[in-house]
Amino acid sequence: MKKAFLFSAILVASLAVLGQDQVTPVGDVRKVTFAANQLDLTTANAYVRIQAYGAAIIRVRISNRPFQPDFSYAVIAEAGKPALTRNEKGETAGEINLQTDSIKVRIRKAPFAISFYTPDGQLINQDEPGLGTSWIGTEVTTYKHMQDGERFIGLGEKTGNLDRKGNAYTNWNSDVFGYSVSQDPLYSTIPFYIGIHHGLQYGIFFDNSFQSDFNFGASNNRFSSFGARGGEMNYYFMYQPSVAGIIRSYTQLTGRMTMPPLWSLGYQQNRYSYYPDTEVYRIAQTLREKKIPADGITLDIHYMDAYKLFTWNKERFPDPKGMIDSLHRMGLNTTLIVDPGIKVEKDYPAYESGLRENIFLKYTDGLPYTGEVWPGWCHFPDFTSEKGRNWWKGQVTNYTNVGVNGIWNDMNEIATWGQKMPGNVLFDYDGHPTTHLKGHNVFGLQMARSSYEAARQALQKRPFILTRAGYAGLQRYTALWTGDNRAEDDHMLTGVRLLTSLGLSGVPFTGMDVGGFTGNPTVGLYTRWMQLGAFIPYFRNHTQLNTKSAEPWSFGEDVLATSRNYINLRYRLLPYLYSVFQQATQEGMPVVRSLAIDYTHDARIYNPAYQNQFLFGPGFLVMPEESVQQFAKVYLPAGEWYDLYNDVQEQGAQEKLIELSAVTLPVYVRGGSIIPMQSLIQNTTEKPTDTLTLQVYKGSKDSRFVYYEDDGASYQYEQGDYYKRSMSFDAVVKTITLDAPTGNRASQFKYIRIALHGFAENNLQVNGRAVSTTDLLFSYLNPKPLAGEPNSFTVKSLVLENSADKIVIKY
Ligand code: NBV
Repeated sequence: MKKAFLFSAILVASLAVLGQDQVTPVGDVRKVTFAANQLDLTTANAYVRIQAYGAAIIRVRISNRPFQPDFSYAVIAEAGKPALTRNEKGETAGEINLQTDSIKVRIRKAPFAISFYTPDGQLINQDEPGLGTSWIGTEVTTYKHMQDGERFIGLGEKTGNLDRKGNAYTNWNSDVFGYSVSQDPLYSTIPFYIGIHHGLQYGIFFDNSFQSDFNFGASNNRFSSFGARGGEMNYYFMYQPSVAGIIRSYTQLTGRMTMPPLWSLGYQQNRYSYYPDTEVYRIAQTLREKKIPADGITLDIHYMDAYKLFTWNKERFPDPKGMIDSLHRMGLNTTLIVDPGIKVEKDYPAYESGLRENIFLKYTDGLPYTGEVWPGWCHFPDFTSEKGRNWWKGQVTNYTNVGVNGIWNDMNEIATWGQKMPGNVLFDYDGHPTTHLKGHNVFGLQMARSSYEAARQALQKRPFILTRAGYAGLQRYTALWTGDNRAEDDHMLTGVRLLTSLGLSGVPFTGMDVGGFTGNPTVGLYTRWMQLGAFIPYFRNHTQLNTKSAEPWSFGEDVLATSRNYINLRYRLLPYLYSVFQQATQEGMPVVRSLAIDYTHDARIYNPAYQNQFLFGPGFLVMPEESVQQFAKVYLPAGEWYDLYNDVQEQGAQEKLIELSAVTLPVYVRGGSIIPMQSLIQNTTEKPTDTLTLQVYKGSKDSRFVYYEDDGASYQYEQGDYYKRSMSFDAVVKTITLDAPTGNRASQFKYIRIALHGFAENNLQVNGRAVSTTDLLFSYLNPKPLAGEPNSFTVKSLVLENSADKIVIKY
């Protein structure tokens, strides 16, 4: 036994050193061990290990040398129950059969190949029979048979169509100023995609932080593949009966976001850069004077002294704490940009302490790596070491001490002038020492994590963390925005697809620079983008150095009015949005939802003409269209839809030509929706009135919405300090039900107004008592609608006391 092991180890080791001139496959299975719910194989050229991470997740590890200690920055779940079992009785000589409650796995032994089936035997995914998994030098790739009609979605921040079939992508976090709409790679890496065919859907997460490549049938009609320049073949296969289920499994593996601070869901005003402090005050005051609700201002790199991190330019900002406190009194939170480069300069405290504490990345000979970026020549903390992260935590208190509660992590790809960090820079990788080649793609994730942990600990409440670079699992610590986009129509639409793809890839808190970072938007584009911003999870306006002013008042009165209408709408929708975020913390469901989540097998949603449409939470169908068009073709998927602006009902499964207008963004509400809204506030420290309005839309199918409140700032909700109420619409028994609330908190609303959309019924009962309705003049665009005004209409409504009992409204 021992001898055989030794023999295969020698064989594997010798094959592993073979050069780039040959393709080395996994080869035939030589030894099979199934123990402790884990299958281990030794093949001619490799080791294979198969485990389950719950019934819906199978992990496949393949290495051409004995397995190294298992370590991942992305995965937080553990292998375990319900376990993988082996069905030896059902096996033929050439096969091994494994299963969980949800997936059947078949392994062919000669040569090794793996396939996955549903419990009732439908093929979900299989290795391409002749290719399987192989190495060229250190590069490892798995080839999967391309199924008839197969589509591919997700893969994080990737340009291109919703359906990625026919395209290939690389993951290598890159600083891509003013990127093109087909550029790849961009800033972050999420090696997770969802495959769709024959009414089935599965997910594959390839957890390998080396530069990786995905091919979804680009330049070939035979396979889809994924591979990396080094490391193990290490992937998680997921099968669920819905795309939402796959996202749930993926976020069970890689984690979910925690509740964001409520203020971070408000409108945020940015530019590169607002300075000095008087300019910051001017912006803050103008927001308030012009009644533009807002919750945040962001300071870009000019707040620093010569771009040196953890310093202030004393001339521009003589009293940072005083300024931040005044902004707070105006209901505005301050977010600061941070870059990873620490200037090499004698007596600069961050540099000196970084050297002293030995936390900078180094070359193989022990000299710190020096790269050039904003401040000049810099060293970079190793965020993949605990020591580095702890050092950062100490430094970040320089900011939290003066009241900063948002940290914006920029340039963390790592970006340096020249964009070519050498491969022989070493990373600790938390006790698994490696080179830049493996450390690169996780650097941004670990920087964002350090900022999150630092600010959470220092503030003792929820910080807002934003990052540009990242790796799978980033949602546990941070929001992400899509970097330096351009003020162009196709960029706005590409941005939407970046966000929906990120949402499919486990990241719910995302944004793009509204208005465009480089260049100057036209009046039409700016207006359209601000309208869209109301439906983007992180709603910030940002623009580049030396562009024209891009605050909402910079384009004339009409644009100001339209922008304000949509920012107002955003604030009135906060109870809805906050609840949708809470769902993201529970199930990983994104806020901006590709139609591929709910209408996976409807071919029309993949049509490039409709691929930018998305759902904002479960209820709103948003149709982003270029600002230059006068008409647009839109697609309403199956079901009932209501025009947001006039309540007119449309039947779904229908393509429609609509006329566009400068003052409205086309949006429909899905039949069956329950949309909680509040009165208009100017920032989230202001209390809304005591009535929560539920917009209830009649539909032909049952639906459910979980309404959620907490203090919006602390982590007390983890101890039960929340108010949660499940609300449902039942189309068959004709009821709207508000279950009794759960959690230890009282609602901030004394009354609930039910606004009924599409209900013709006149006789309503509340908990068995007949009630009558009154007419309510309503508009999504005007908090104080006027009769006869466009975009307002009348609905029936009734007001109830927000009691702690179950409330059943029969219609
Ligand atoms: O810090 C300046 C900018 C920032 O405004 C932008 O949002 C980042 O994506 N930053 C990049 C540095 C480079 C700008 C050319």
